[in-house]
Amino acid sequence: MRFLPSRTWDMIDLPLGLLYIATNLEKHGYDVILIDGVMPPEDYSPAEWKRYENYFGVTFEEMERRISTVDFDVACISAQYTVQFPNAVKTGELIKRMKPDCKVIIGGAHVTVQHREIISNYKCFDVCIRGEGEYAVLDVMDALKGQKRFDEIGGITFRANNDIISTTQREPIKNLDELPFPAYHLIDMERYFALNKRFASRTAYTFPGWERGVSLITSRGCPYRCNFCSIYLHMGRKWRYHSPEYVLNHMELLIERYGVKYFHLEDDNLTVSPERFERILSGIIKKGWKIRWDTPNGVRADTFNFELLKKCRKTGCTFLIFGIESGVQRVLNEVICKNIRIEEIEKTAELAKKASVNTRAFYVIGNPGETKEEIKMTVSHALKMIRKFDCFGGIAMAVPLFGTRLFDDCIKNGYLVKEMTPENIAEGYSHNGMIKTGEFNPEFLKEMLKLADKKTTALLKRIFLRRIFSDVRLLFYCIKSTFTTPPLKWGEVYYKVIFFHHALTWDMEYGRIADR
Ligand code: B12
Ligand code: SF4
Repeated sequence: MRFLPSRTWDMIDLPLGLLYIATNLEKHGYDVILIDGVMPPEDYSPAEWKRYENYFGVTFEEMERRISTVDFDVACISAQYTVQFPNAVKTGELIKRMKPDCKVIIGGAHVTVQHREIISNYKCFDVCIRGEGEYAVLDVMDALKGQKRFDEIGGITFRANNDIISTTQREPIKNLDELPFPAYHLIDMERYFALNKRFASRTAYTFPGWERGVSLITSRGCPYRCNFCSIYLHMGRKWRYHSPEYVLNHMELLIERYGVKYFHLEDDNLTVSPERFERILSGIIKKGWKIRWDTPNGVRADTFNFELLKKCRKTGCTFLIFGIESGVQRVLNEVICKNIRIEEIEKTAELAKKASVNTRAFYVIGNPGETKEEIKMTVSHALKMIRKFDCFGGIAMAVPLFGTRLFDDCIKNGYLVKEMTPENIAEGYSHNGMIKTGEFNPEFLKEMLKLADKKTTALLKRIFLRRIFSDVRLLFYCIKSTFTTPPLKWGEVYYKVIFFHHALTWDMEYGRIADR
């Protein structure tokens, strides 16, 4: 069960975690239904968008209606995000009220970190599962049937008499290929595609085939240790991967059964093995698929060479996002601990431009340990990457997630401006800032973001105008697109994002094509 309404902003995406758990339960003979709280009701109309500005998904009345129409005796609730956790609690309480005998299991990234607090404070949850859920849920089902003891199951937390028991850590799944493909049949894929255009999780505009896009995970975990990152807590530091054959078969199923045309490769660290990634791309070429793909969760720039970039282009890569994080080597080394060199990033961006691969970047400012000057240097670096390599950066303020080194640092040194509640974290994501050190405060960071935005807009305008007047075909393409893909909002947003974006889609179709 996926609860909602979800916090931060309107987004729709497949509930992959639950679909993997469901498919494994089905494989072992269980009947599974999925109540998708993120999926808005049938009659979700534009008039309602305003009402749901910060809350997307179904109302609790609708959730109650959905629960009342089905019969079940165990509920699995996914709480991926700290910001959504209050909704998970409401849903757990709703289930316990409606079906007092039902056992409620909760899992997901947030739960993995806060398991003890959750089990001691929220009686609506019977068991917390930490980390990956596919096999842990099977074990808990066995325990519920009396075929196993709870305390012999790894990676769970539960109440026993007046105690909270946390069992030992569970080993991450070694061979990911033994997992069946996600149980896509449990959700209405067509409805996801229909809503993709308006609520696509990653970006608001369209590349060809975008609306028939899905997220795909080809590996799990990451061996690096960036200070702000929480991935290791639920996916581990050991990088585990599906074989290229598994990935290609998975893609084939999605293409043939569901007409998927676009893949968002959402791995924690997709290219830890560039060789494996190269074999996936070669497979796509061999199959002759006319698909598009991107890497919205970010990739490491130091894992790409020119040959790989050319293959990215050839297989339909619409953009790669590099996790650059900071434009200052000292900050990367000593504060973020990203273990990457700025020269390597710039070199890859240059090669990508040469291979006609669109690139973007993630930056994060406001990490304790950064000086004001270094924050300004990161903004300058982001602008330089646009000017030199057409690599467009999104700059975010650091948000201390539970369980990260950044969080510990903030607590230890009293850097938080507000208490860490799901509400305040959501605000942190809305560019309000949560960290204040002797060097900077949220106001300074907001100023920096404003400045970066203003300068980026000016740069984009200049680049766009230069390009539009250098090729009359692009000019016509943009005019036509303006009428065929009407924007949700006119003005600056449209100018910056959608209009400029048309220039990039035009590139994909007609322009700067290396050797497709
Ligand atoms: C794709 C993605 C998104 C997509 C949508 C995902 C979706 N389908 O809903 C979008 C773009 C919408 C998104 C948005 C955000 N995201 Co996000 N996202 C991811 C990403 C990259 C992959 C998720 C995924 O599909 N994983 C693959 C599946 C197989 O794994 P899984 O979901 O974790 O599920 C497994 C286990 O967690 C567990 N499990 C999960 N649910 C359950 C339930 C039960 C009962 C059990 C037993 C087990 C269990 O078992 C599953 C199978 O092993 C993760 C990173 C990550 N590795 O998880 C971040 C991640 C989940 N996102 C994160 C964040 C912070 C956000 C945002 C708040 C970012 C923002 N700036 O706004 C928003 C919040 C959106 C909202 N609605 O409120 C954080 C969450 C950390 C936290 N404690 O809050 C993560 C972990 C990344 C990080 N920075 O560390 N995200
Ligand atoms: S930010 Fe990326 S590279 Fe760094 S630890 Fe997290 S997943 Fe790994």
